[in-house]
Formats: sequence, C-alpha cells, structure tokens
Amino acid sequence: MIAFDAAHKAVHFPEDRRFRIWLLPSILAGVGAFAVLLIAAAWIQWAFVGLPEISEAKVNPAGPHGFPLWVRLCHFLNFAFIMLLIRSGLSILMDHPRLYFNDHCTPGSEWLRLTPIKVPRDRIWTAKDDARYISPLVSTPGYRHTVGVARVWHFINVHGFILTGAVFIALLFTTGQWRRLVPDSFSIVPEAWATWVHYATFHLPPEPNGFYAYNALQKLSYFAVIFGLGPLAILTGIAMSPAVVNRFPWYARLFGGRQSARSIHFLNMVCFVGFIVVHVALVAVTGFARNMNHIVLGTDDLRSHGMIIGLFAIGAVALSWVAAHYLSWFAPRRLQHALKLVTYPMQLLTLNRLSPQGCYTAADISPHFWPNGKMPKRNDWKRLAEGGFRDYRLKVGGLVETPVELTLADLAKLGAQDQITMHHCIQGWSGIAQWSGVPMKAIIDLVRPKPEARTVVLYSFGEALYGGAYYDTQSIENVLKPQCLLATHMNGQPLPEVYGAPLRLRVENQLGYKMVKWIERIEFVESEKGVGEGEGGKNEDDEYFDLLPNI
Ligand SMILES: Nc1nc2c(c(=O)[nH]1)N[C@H]1C(S)=C(S)[C@@H](COP(=O)(O)O)O[C@H]1N2
Ligand SMILES: [Mo]
Repeated sequence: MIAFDAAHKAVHFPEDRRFRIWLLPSILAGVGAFAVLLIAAAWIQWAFVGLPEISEAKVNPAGPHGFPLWVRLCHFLNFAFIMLLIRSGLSILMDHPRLYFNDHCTPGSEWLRLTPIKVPRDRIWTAKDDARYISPLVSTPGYRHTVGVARVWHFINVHGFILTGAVFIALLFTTGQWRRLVPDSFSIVPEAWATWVHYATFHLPPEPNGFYAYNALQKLSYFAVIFGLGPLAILTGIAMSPAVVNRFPWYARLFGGRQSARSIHFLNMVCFVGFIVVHVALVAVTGFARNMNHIVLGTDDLRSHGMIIGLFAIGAVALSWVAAHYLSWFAPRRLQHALKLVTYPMQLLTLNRLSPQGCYTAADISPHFWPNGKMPKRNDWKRLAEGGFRDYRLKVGGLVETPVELTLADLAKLGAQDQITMHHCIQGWSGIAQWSGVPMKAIIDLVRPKPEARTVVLYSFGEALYGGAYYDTQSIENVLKPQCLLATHMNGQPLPEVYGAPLRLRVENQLGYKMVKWIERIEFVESEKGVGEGEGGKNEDDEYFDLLPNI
C-alpha cells in the first residue's frame, strides 16, 4: 500500500491543484475556423440549395448482416481497454503537462499547456516540480506524480487493446465483415458530406438499419477509427521509446520527431474521445433499444434486453476504474510485478536488443535541458564541489577482482568517448545533448567483475523524492552496450552541478531515471534483489517504475 503520509501527500495531493488549459492562439484559431467553416458550409447549402438527397444505403443482399458474437465481444473489450488507456494516459500526461512539436521542450515553445505555471527563470525548476494534479475521477490513478502506476495500467491495457484489434481485423477479413466497414468507392465522400449537412443542420438523415448497412458518414468514421486512429496510436506510442529513437531516429521523424509523436498520440486520444461521445449520442438518438440489441445480443428487434444488459456492461467497465483505483493505491507492488512478468522478457527479446547510437549532430543540441532530481544536500558532496571535485574519488567495488578508487584525472586516462543523443524522461520531456566521459566497458575491463556478478549498482550522493539515497542498477550486459558512459562533460563543458557533477551515467536505450547523477560509488553484485527493496532502483522501489524501461 502507498502510505499517504505527509511526504506522499505533499507530492500526490499538493496545495496547489489548479488546472488551466492554454492552447497556442494560432492553433485555437485554426481549428476553430475549420470547424466553423464546416458547419457554415452545411448551413449555407441547406439555406440556398436545400437538404441534399441521400440515396438509400446500399444493402448487399448477400450480406454480411448483423453482428456475430466476435464483433460484439471485440467491441466491448475494446471499449474497456480504451477507457483505461485514456484514463492512465491522462495521468501520464499530467506528469509533464506540456505538449510540443519540437524535441527540445524549451519552456514557452509548447502548443498546449495544462498547467497555470510559467517556468521560472531565476531558479532551478525541475520537471518534477512541474508535474500537476489531476482528479482520480477522470484518470487512473490520478493525483499528482503517479506516472509509475499509470504506466503499469497503460502498458497492461495496451496488450489487450492490440490483441483485440489484431483478432478483430483478422476476423473482419476472413469472414467478409470488412465489406460493412471498408469503403468500396470514392462516391462515399460526397455521400458522407450529404449526411453531414443533415446532422450539422439538426436534421436526422434517413437512417439505414445499422443491422444491414451503415450510412456513408458512419462507415467512413468507423473506417477511420479502426484503420486510422487505432494503428496511429500504436505507431506514435512506439515513437516515444528511447531504445527506438536512439537507434532509428528516422522512425520518430516520420511523425515530425519524438515530441511531435507524443503530441499526435495525445491528439489521437482527443479524436477517440470525440468519436466516442458522438457515436454514443447517435446510438442513443437513432433508436437506442434497437441499436443496443444489435451490438449486445446480435438481434434486430425492439425489446429492451440488449439495452439493459448493455448498460450493466458499461457499469461493469466503470466499476473496473474503481477497482483499478483501489489496486493502484493498495497493491501497487503487485501491479508492478504483474506488468514485469509480461514486459521484462518481451523487452529482452525485442527493444532491448537495439544498440543505441549517437544519431544527432551539434546543430541538434537543445538550448534548454530540463533538469530533474534533488540536488545533493550532503556536506561531503558540497565540500567536493567547492574544491572543484579535485578530491573526488569514485569507489568501484563489490564482486570484482580489483576494487579501485579513481580520481577524475584517472577516469580521463581510461579513455574518452563522445556522443550526441536524445534523453527521454519517463515524465514525457526530451532533450538532446552531447555527453563525454568514460565508457562503462573501460571500468569493467579495469575492475574485472567476478563470474557471479551480474548487476551494477550506482549509488548517488543525492537523495530520492521520499528520502533515502538515490540509486539504480543495470545488468552488466546493458552497460556493455555502445553509448553507455560515465559522463564527466555535457555539451563540451565539465558536467554542471545540476546535471550531476562530477559524474553521471548515460545509458541511451533507457529512460532518464536509470541515469544516476552525482555518482558516489559503484558496486558489482549478484542481483538487484539484494539492494534496497530489491526492485532495481530507488524509483523502482518507491514509485513502481520498471526495471528495464526501453519504452
Ligand atoms: N541522483 C539522482 N539521479 C537522477 C535523478 C534523481 O532524482 N537523483 N533523476 C533521474 C531522472 S528522472 C532524470 S530524467 C535524469 C535527469 O537528468 P538531467 O537533470 O540531466 O536532465 O536524471 C536521473 N538521475
Ligand atoms: Mo526522469
């Protein structure tokens, strides 16, 4: 259970819970003008030309008609999965409540801001300071900075969403049901417009019985949702993975960049919500009982059975949000482990095999780089900082043949490597920087881990969010991947204090929280299980983050 003590309350339920939406005026004006244009054109056509005729929806006598059980089941499961994806997605979004079309995330360059706060320039403002509260009524788990558990829900449900979608599309094409959904001629566009003119001017067009065929606008929107929004949500989701972006930056560029992919992922959700609202409203006004029989029972009659069972099913989905809320606060560790059971082996087989590469150039370096984490308060670190870290000694020990203590000068002699990469924080922001330092491989060659050592633990001088020393772990295999550095320099300068001086980890195929800043010592151990709470890092212990975050 998450103890809702003073420390947790200060983070999750802060005094300042204001919510504000700010949208770039030009986007607001553009979208508004487009909507007005669509509606105005419909009214003008109605006023001057009259309502367009709508030809009877073509009913193919050979079928397919009705809704087989698999369609009805997929429809229900999809609804259940999508609602939890939206709810958990909102919790994730509020952890960095800004959306951009550029990868630098410079404050002020966002097109959508879901916070009343302008980033102060006169003091350090970390990404964690910037996280906002969201009500658990609309999100799972809601509150503030619950991104770890929200990701568990997001990723558990996305498996269900993708599986349902794949089964649905496979059956669609093997049973002939696709004929109901896939337009077979471009004449559907003018037909859909004619239907729109009816709706927009508050006329209900002659509705075909949906049991046998859809009207043109209906068919087109179902088609767009199933073959457009669904796949795009998955593809833009993948474009946010550090393992993918730092291996194949072109993939993120397909969507205009990593942050643009994140924005599209969000806009995609907005379209889903818009579709659900309109879809449900039209189901209700065009013969609720009959429509519900179609999709719930697969019958075409006017009895109320489908409606009653359907409303119970919707109630059950709403109850699942209550259950998810309860599990989030009372059994977060079990949730974390449930997700790990699926994703850990899967990532080892897929995303974690990608070797990161320095794919960016000096021209790509971000002018602003969000800082994160708490600056060390320990006196020994402060004294070292005052002396320019001349007295710093990195201690490397544990299960190794030769434990060592290294000064920054010793480290420099071990070999230097440079890379320009994109940093991905779990909260949602990114930034590109140049990092220089010693490859972890050089350290491993020097200290020679014993055969039983499988894991590297990096301890920080800094404290974690709820107190206790910050630490994280990596498998030895992972730190032997290219681009894994103990960085001493950032953008050609000695590592600034706020970015982790004197030494921080860079591991470019994973999320930011794995990259321990202000490193005090390194220890080789058999497994992460014996360190801290045994989850593999301070955030993994305290915030239910993943052990291996390739996405
Ligand atoms: N010691 C320590 N290291 C840390 C953190 C922290 O809180 N303490 N935060 C991590 C997180 S969540 C991120 S995103 C990166 C941020 O690095 P930056 O400040 O250089 O942007 O540092 C990581 N390393
Ligand atoms: Mo982060």
